[in-house]
Amino acid sequence: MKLVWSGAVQGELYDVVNDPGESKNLASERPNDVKRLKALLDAWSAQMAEPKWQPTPRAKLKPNQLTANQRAALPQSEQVKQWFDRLDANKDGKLSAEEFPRRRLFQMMDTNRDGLVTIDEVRKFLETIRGL
Ligand SMILES: [Ca+2]
Ligand SMILES: [Ca+2]
Repeated sequence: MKLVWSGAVQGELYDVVNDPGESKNLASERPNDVKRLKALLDAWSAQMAEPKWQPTPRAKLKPNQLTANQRAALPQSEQVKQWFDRLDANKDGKLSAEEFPRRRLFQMMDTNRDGLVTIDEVRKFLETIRGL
C-alpha cells in the first residue's frame, strides 16, 4: 500500500503491488488502511518536526533532563486548563514569571520568548516532552 497525503481530507491510497501504475485510488474503499498509514505518517513527521541540529533549548530537551520536581509541577494533559487558571493569579490568560516561579520550566515553556506563557505554549510543551 502507498498513501499519498497532500493535506487533502481523504488522501489517496494505492495498492502498489497489484496496481503498480497507481491507476485506482482506494482511499474511499479502504478507510482503515488510510487511517493506519496516516498514523504511521504522523508518527514519522512528528520525529522529523524538530531537527537535531536546531540550536534551541527545546530541541535539546530530553525527558530525563526534567527533574521529578519539575515533572510534578506540570499538569496532566486533561487538567491543563484548571492548572493554568489556578496559577494565572491576575486572570489575563498568561502566566508571568511571578505567577509561575519555576524559572527553568518557565523558560522552556515560553517558546516565543515574550516573557509570558500562554496555555497554548503549555500544551505544546507537554506534547513535546511526552513525544520524546
Ligand atoms: Ca497572568
Ligand atoms: Ca510566550
